[in-house]
Amino acid sequence: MANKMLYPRNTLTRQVIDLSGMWKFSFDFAENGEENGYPTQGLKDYIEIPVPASYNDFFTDKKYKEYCGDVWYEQEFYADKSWQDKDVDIRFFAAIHKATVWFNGEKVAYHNGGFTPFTININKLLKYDGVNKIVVKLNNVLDNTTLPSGEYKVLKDGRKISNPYFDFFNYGGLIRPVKLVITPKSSVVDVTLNHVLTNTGSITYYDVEHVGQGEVLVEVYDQNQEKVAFSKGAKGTLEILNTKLWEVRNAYLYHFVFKLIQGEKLLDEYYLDCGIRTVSVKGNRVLINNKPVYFKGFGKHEDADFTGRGYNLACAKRDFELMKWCGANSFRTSHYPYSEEILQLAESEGFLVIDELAAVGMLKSTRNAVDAANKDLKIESYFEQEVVKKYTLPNHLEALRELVARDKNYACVVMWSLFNEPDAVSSDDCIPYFEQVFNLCKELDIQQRPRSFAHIIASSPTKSKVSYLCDVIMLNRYYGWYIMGGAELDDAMLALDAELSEWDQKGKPVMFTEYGTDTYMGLTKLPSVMWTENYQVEYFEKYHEVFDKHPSIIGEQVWNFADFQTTEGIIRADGNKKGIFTRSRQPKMAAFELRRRWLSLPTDYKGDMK
Ligand code: BDP
Repeated sequence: MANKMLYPRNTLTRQVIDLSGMWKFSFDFAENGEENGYPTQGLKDYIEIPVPASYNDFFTDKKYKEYCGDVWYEQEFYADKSWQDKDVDIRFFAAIHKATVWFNGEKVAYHNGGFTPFTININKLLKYDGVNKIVVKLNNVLDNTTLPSGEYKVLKDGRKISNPYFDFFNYGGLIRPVKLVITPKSSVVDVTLNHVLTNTGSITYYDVEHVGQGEVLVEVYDQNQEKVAFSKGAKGTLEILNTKLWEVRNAYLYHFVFKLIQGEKLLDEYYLDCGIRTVSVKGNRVLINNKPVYFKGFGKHEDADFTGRGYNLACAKRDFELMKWCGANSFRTSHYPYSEEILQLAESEGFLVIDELAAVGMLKSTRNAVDAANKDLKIESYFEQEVVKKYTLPNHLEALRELVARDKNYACVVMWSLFNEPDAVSSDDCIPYFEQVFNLCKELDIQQRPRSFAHIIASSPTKSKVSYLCDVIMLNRYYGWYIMGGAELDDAMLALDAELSEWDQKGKPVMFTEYGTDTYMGLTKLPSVMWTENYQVEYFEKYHEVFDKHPSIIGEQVWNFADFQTTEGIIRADGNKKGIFTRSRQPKMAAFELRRRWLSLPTDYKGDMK
């Protein structure tokens, strides 16, 4: 069965082989890898580089860092004879942005969309008497149909460079692991869970999809390894008494085991460690387990030295420790779906995650950040373009299907962000586009998580054409930075206050998904000026005073958790410096201020404010 989304796990019946390590690699400046026979004969003139990682930051020559076009990867492995009566899949956890895969010389897959996994069944092509070869062509070129969106420029020497409509570096590569997944012919291929709370505990509705023979058996274990629920059949319910709910920063995970059995024989076994919780919106509050929550945390990036956007579990661990130290309880996966392992950390640490699609740059501007701050934005409409209606929308819907399929069971995922800063003002053509995305999300997500998109400042309460679709309003605001910065900070706060009073009238929960200032670590000045550490602190103090007055504000996620790499330019000093931490994850002054505030705010802060 194609495209199994289940996170691969070793169990009694399953085997996972990680192909991480050095892979053969080559840039294809001439775009003739296919003519040169790479798919069938393998790479010529290759070097070796690590997978998973972005390739951009390994090299000392700029033409490699900025490379825009096709790159090739190759890896080999030997198959074990015991796999002959199994299903063998290759799972790519993420490949930027378009991938074509050949296996033993045959083209076996094409995948468009860099941040969600895809799986290829290779049973029929596997060799047991010699080496097996995977060849991958990746393409990182941006256009108006890709998620994320952008364009490219051609330099005089013929080289292409990326011109993103977004403010992060367009890192490429096999950025997440590639694994072989060996499963029995009769196996579980998908699992969907939904939970309701009862007077005595909880009921979990489950749906198990499987292929081949066997009867489905589901068991649930608590953290003392006690069996607390059990059911037979592909669909059913699991009643748990005195359920220990997954709570914010106090996660309890149950161990769900899904078995396929035939008589006494175990055909397959899969498991999920996941929390039981509900999420809903009531009036202007978001409720977890029927209790109001206040989001404290960050917009982030998967971004680090050397590995670029590559999977970096050590960095992710450090990030969670720092977020906990700050008293944060949430983050947004700005601006693309993050590694599954990061969601697993969030699941066990009790973090609230706003899960975002790579629908960023849907505002035709290569000065995204500056334009985003322009209240009277007049730009060429993004959604009026024929190419967007014809190609971008289907790509967007497919990315959404893949995201929900991948992340639907995580308790930590409590909201979907379907766009970041789209042009939702300049044409009515955005309306049918947005409606299709929002409707599909509702249809796909059995847990009916709230849906939203991050609004740029031009998407004001009066101008935004599609905010009515949002269950929660998410705001990215830069009063006091891109507009009315420095000496005008007090006026900036009046403008912020006035806008929030308008949002209060909508009766919906409103949350800040971005606000912040570029801050150069080590720069301080009295009185403050923009770019200093103490200006960043003052800015946050003033924003928070305003937030505290407004009943509809249910959360604050500052921009950004850490400094991160962007395309170079006159407003970026070696990347975006809005981090509370540096790129090497050391605190700026503002980190201490956030810690002071967030440790003092209870999880249900403002819960009783009307
Ligand atoms: C917003 C974008 C974000 C940028 C940020 C900024 O959503 O990606 O990094 O502004 O300018 O427009 O720092």
